[in-house]
Amino acid sequence: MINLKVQSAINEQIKKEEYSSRLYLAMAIWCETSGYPGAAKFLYEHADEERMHMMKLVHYVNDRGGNAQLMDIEQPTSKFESLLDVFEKVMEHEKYITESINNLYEVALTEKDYTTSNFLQWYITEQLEEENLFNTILDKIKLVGTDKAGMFHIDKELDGMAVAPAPAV
Ligand code: OFO
Repeated sequence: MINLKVQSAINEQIKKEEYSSRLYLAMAIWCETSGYPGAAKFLYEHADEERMHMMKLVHYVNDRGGNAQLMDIEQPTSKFESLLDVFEKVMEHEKYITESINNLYEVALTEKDYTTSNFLQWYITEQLEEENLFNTILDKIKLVGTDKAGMFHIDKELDGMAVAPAPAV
């Protein structure tokens, strides 16, 4: 049976991953309706990936004999200034998620739940990869500034970077 403090901390993380998915969905919609089809494809798939992050936690809690719980999630913003604004907000959000995963890991360690801390290693690595990926994208967007041809090229690149997420295990 999973430790109740750990379960409640994971349930909070489930909420955050669900919010991430919804936030990236809102961003994808903005991109699709603002002339960035490649960025939209990338963010739609990233929204699916966040759902996979959520589902992995849901299955983990239930498989450990616990009870995954859904919570109310707030409405993400749907207004963005530019593609740069979108990806700055993605980066800001991912940093918040990294901190949250680190805090969750700390709870598991404090409660001596080594199975959960082991399970969370996947999320720690994932956050590192995501922060690196978004940093690279942000650098490219900053480099082209307001150059329309450069933006067109970045959008094409984002189209090629979109990868369908692996199914949740
Ligand atoms: Fe973007 O990694 Fe989950 O939230």
